[in-house]
Amino acid sequence: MNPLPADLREPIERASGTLGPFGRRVLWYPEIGSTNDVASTLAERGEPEGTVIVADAQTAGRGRLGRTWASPGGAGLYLSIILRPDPSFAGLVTLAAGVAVAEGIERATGLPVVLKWPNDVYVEGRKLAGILAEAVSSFAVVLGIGINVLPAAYPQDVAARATSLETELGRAVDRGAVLAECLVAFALRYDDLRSTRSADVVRAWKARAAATFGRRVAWESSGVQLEGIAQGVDGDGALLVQTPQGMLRIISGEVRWI
Ligand code: BT5
Repeated sequence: MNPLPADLREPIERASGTLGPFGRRVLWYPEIGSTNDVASTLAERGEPEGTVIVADAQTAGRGRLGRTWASPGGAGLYLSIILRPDPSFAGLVTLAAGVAVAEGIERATGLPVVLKWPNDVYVEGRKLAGILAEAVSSFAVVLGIGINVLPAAYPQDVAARATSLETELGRAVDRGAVLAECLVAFALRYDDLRSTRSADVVRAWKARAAATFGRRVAWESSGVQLEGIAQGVDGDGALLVQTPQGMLRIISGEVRWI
């Protein structure tokens, strides 16, 4: 097994009292296809909730719907967390992770960030981080998180829309502190979900996504193009969109913010 580099190990060790199950086993890969794939395989083999897989580089980092996540070596945090959520709150894991990533980034660096349904972390119109929750089976969810830390040579289409912590802050950022604070924040938010405080998570998510409400979104449903104005999210994390046909709930899938 590869030892965790000191800049990640030390902040995680310091935070261990507040990490719940999430700092017990942290597996490190200098380079891997996708941390979500490693986590899925481990989850299928019975790995307990809380194990975290972190990579320095991914050669096949994934976004949603077959998209790629650019994961150049040493430029970002690429991690996956194995969860075994109760079905009653599994659908809120992505929102809880968004809140936690925003809180962790702010605590570690002071940079304010904005959330955009369902899984994006933005700073002034540029994407800083993304979240990919994948159900492995009825008993496990793999929560993938990618956070850009350093400016990197991203592919052209990504470069035009992406940003990094160091780009925004104009100074060096301690990636270990960001990782540890995000895990601490996630431990608290996941505990909210487990302890029937989902409403707190949704409220925190809405406060951070307020800038995106009132904006126009478009999506496709059964081959038909629909459009409306995003109004907020409901208690299950579904996006509420005002359309000429009335208020619609979007549970998953792709919306385009226009
Ligand atoms: C996401 O997908 O935003 C989810 C990203 C999750 C990445 C993590 S890294 C650890 C774990 N292991 C994995 O394999 N994945 C997870 P989506 O909403 O589909 O956004 C993908 C889109 O974001 C791409 O089509 C690009 O336009 C853009 N993109 C790709 N790489 C980016 C980057 N590094 N920074 C900002 N935008 C990026």
